[in-house]
Amino acid sequence: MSENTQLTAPGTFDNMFSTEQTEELLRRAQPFIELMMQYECTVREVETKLNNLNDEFSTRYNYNPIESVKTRVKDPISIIEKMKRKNILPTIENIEKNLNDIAGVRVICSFPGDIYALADILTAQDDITLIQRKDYIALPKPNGYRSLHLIIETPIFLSTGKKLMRAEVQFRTIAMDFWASLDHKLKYKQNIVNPEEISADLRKCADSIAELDARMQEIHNRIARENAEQE
Ligand code: 0O2
Repeated sequence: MSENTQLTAPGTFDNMFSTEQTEELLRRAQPFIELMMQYECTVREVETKLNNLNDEFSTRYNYNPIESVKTRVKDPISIIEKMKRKNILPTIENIEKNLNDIAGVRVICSFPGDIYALADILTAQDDITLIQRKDYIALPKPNGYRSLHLIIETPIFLSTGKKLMRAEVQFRTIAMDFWASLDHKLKYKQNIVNPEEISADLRKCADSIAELDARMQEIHNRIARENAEQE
């Protein structure tokens, strides 16, 4: 690091904390660091399961139901903020018990039908327990948000043994994801001149997207039927 980019003057950190204080800080942070590592393992496990299914579909049916899989582990600040909102002390035990979405997996599918088929196949795996299912496609949120949310429990294997971990898996089509990205961006925009008008516009876009998804599904089904008849 060059002198210009160094955040603190040389030696400042050493002056701020004694070796004992630094060791104490790291000792206290260690359980949280380990928990975050376990959530990283969890998203990798679930991502692998989904990629395996996509590979199988590709080989067996020459068809990929998954466009992409995105994963993230909730960052520490968002975890603390969510615990604060829920009015719960952010201890390791409380975080594990009360937050189901620290490990997050988003599955972007081509068609709405793929969402339900994949969700059923995934939750039928014998090392997955379905904890909660929220179908915001059948029953969209008032703002127009659509996605299928599953909270699942699945094991990770550590040197100390098996540990059951929770993860949130969100299934959406490409079009639903496009809508949710814009909606998410607007949530963090300050000083919007006419928020009601924008919300109403977004609501209309959500309905157009649902109609488009249904038409694309119908075309896809027609092509599949014609292919099956020709075989
Ligand atoms: P991030 O950064 O995406 O993780 P709970 O988690 O159960 O306490 P809630 O609201 O009941 O809270 O959960 P729900 O409804 O299952 O939604 C949680 C996640 O879904 C959100 O996570 C978003 O990712 C997504 N989501 C839900 N509603 C909307 C919406 O209206 N617009 C968009 N763009 N996304 C939505 P986080 O933690 O809010 O954010």
